[in-house]
Amino acid sequence: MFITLEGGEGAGKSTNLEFVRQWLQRAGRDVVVTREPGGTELGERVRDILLHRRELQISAESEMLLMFAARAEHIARVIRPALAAGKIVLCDRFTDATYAYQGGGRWIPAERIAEIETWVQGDLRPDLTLLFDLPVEAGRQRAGQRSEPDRFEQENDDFFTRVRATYLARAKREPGRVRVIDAGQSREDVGRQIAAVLQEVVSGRG
Ligand code: Z5A
Repeated sequence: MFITLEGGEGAGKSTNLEFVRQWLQRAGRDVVVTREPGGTELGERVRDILLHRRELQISAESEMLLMFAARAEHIARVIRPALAAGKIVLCDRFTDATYAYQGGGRWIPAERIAEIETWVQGDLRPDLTLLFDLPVEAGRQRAGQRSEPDRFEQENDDFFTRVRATYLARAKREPGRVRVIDAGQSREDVGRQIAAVLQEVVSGRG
């Protein structure tokens, strides 16, 4: 199974990644935890460029293509081999983030993203996506407790409002795959929501 975690900034993906990993391991599953952009040496270097090299000018198109370049490597070296070995791949962000950030946020047409998605991924799509949903303001407050903002965190609220709307639209179109978690609840309640989805989807598959 291929499981991804998505959401706007500060929504709690990193916090809950560990919860999901532990839940799956307790259920006896072999889990590979990874992230995007990243997951390979090339991917981590691309991540550094995209998130931290604020002195570089990067167009929306270049940003999207770099995301997919990192993804191609990640799929070939990490994701497909792990899935082929019968492991569960748990990935912090994947292509839904490209639709949300480069599509919704930076206005790249979804059809263009879909063309490259098909080229790079073939038929690989997540089996389950946990979408951590939180109002933009609340996410900013949570994320704001951290140090220096990265290239994305510098964007304004309109950008993040479009990102959130794109994620929610994708969840509406694919309700079986994309499960919305109300990330505004307490950590315990968020954990309960996640456990209920995992119980249904993962245990349901045997
Ligand atoms: N990106 C892209 O544009 N296109 C793509 O295709 C891909 C990615 C794959 C990667 O950043 C950036 O790349 C991302 C999109 C872009 N940019 N943004 N923004 P990332 O995913 O590594 O980092 P992030 O999105 O900035 O994640 P984050 O801000 O670290 O958020 P998070 O992981 O969802 O949140 P957290 O760190 O778990 O929690 C934030 C704080 O809230 C923390 O202090 C927690 O202790 C606290 N927290 C968590 N849950 C709760 C609850 N329930 N109550 C109260 N407080 C809580």
